Amino acid sequence: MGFGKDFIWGTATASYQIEGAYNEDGKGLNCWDVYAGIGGNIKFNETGAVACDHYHHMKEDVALMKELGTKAYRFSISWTRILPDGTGKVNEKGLKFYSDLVDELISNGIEPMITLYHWDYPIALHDKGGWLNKESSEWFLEYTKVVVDALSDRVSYWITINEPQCELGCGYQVGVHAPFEKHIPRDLLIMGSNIILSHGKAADYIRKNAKKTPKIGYAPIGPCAIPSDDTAEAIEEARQKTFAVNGEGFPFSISYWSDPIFLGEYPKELLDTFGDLVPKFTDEEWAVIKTPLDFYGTNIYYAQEGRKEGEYSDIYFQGKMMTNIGWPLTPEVLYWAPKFYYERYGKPVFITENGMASHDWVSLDGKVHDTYRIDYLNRYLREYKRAADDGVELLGYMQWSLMDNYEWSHGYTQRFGLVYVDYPTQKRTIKDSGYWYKKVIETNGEEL
Ligand code: GCO
Repeated sequence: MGFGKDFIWGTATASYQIEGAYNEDGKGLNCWDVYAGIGGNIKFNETGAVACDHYHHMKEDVALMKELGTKAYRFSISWTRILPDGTGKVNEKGLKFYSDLVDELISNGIEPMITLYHWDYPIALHDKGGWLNKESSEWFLEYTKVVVDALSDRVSYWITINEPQCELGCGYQVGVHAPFEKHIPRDLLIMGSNIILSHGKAADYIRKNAKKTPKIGYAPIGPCAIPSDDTAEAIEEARQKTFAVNGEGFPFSISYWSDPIFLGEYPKELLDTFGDLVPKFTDEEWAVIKTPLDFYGTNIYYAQEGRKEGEYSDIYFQGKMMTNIGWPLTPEVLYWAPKFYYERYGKPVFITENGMASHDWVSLDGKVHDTYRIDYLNRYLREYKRAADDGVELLGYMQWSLMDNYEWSHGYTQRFGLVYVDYPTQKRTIKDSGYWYKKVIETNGEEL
């Protein structure tokens, strides 16, 4: 059976990780602009101030996508490029950049897929309390309106929020992402409910107002577990671990973020743990939160076992296959997670990110021989295809990432791209994996 004939092959990026031009053409500052370079939180205190300078290399980068034969491109919009203060005055130059990008994609036969929010929160709104502020979902709606009104005549695919787990968990619980804060569960539950409501208001607005019939999703990540063997008990145990709330670890869970949206309720385990600390939504709020989505978008890199990284386990024992960033190779996760999500949430699955960091460089022959990435993608895509063979509806696969970029707290030390970026010169070189991916796309994955 394999992948369907309309299966969407693409690549993904995010605004702060590639754009640079952090203060050009009227762009306002976001939390990463302000906090990344100070405080020693980021490897070598590096920032995305220049990154891949995509803001000035946009056409060249779209040409690379075309060369790779990709059919779609998932990118995120920098909120403060559009609304420098988060709300209020619109920056037309910022809007034009994305409008031009959309036109450039379409004229090269590449479907644009917009992520509204990939972690670059406006500093002006952060100073008003950010996600803790009751108004925050209205701010998000205001921003969504500007983008949707300007681009939905040409864009069909919309993703509201990328990895709410990392937004809340990394940014406000463990403090490893900007703004590097550590809050108690009460506050985290308030922020989380405002994020969920922001998603809902955005999805509702897109559904009712987009000019082209929209396909709307969301891109959570989460602790996908894989069964230790193929017995029914092991499969059930993996399913339960995958959807467990895990007490105070709730910001990193799947069900906390997905059950309200796809099932219309908070997970029971969350309510049992936190009782009245969980903010209540009104009926009107539940109605927008439950806005039906078209797919279950998700970023998947590796399976977890609910144990800490580095601890002994089947997945993390010393010497196990690992990528440069220290994540284990667990290709079966691309079989099991889509299957579990499909069963629980009943939506077609769209892998909105998957890929690996490796230690690439340009060889003496001028090429980048990243055989490890080819092997990684081959292993993962075979498993994803197995899910299709087993009847899981799959819409597409967005490889992370089009090009090497700023990897958050790791600065520039991790290269995830199909295209190598020499940062000092901004020269791009398609890696061997890029040419390999091109063949996979041409054959719709038949030869995997
Ligand atoms: C993520 C991200 C990307 C990362 C990628 C590799 O959502 O974590 O969406 O921004 O760069 O996942 O870590």
